Amino acid sequence: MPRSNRVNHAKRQARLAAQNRQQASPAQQGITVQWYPGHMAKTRRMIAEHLKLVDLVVEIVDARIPISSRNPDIDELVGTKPRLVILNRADQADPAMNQAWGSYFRAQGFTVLETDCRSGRGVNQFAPAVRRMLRDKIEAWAEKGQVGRKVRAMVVGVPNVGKSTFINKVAGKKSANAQNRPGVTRGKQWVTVDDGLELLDTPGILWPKFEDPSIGMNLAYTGAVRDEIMDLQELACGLVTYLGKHYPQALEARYQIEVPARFQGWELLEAAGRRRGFLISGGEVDLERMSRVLLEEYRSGKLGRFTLEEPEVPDHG
Ligand SMILES: Nc1nc2c(ncn2[C@@H]2O[C@H](COP(=O)(O)OP(=O)(O)OP(=O)(O)O)[C@@H](O)[C@H]2O)c(=O)[nH]1
Ligand SMILES: [Mg+2]
Repeated sequence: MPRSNRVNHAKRQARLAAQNRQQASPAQQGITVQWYPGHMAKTRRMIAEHLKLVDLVVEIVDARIPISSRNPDIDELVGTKPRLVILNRADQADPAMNQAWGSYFRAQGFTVLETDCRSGRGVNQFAPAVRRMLRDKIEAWAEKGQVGRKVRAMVVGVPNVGKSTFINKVAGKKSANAQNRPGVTRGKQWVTVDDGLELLDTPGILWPKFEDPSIGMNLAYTGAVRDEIMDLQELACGLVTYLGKHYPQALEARYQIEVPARFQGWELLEAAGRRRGFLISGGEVDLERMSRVLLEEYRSGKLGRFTLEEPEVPDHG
């Protein structure tokens, strides 16, 4: 960026920050980011209390961020209940990486399914997988004369990962409210799939503190935390940096820009914004607008299919 533009940029940033401060709610103004509203603590307690009622836990993770979208306390929370890991939003993630992540979780002893709940791909494997996992239990019920006893499963995951949509797809009806923003489901809801299966929908939960700030960023890129509590330009810069490193051709194709070997995130945003003609007074690029557009195009899949985390390669050293 030429010096004059850099100065303007800094001034504009300060102006925007001041504007944001004026518009922000008291909670937003403080340092404490509201990842963890009170209802999430309540949901955690509800999950713990309802575990004894279910035969299985369905952990839905976002195939684009299979580690960041997993609650680090999930093992403690779920204990020894059989667990089925669902890599949902598979349609939005890199197909090769879906395979890699499936193998990763299978190697840890989980049963894994890959689903796209928008089209329904993979969903019909769910009921057979559940019955396979619980075969011994179902046989024991039959021996005790409890023929026709329903399998009950609890569906858990971070906000907006697709829990309610998944339940609706499995049930083949719109029982649970599902919308494209985090925090839609506010209480528990049992949904009857058929004579043999009942699913418990739960509100999305996060955890009070992220060990690694990149987890918070990943959850924000994918829409698991509300945008209102995030700095859009910071988010877009982080996302475009990852995409520029791992999927440069996708940015080049969509925004008609060049992605050099070394770059700063805001340089790519600025180039893309200029191409789109997002200018403000003085010919500067409207980075806020370009940031919003980038996030929208990423989330809606217009940019392509990307996975933002890679499984660790086992160390054979
Ligand atoms: N592309 C794509 N979109 C999906 C998929 N699954 C769910 N969605 C969309 O994601 C959005 C959120 O879905 P919900 O089912 O409400 O998510 P949730 O996990 O129940 O969210 P909370 O109740 O807020 O925790 C909706 O717009 C769904 O259409 C998927 O596999 N692929
Ligand atoms: Mg929901």
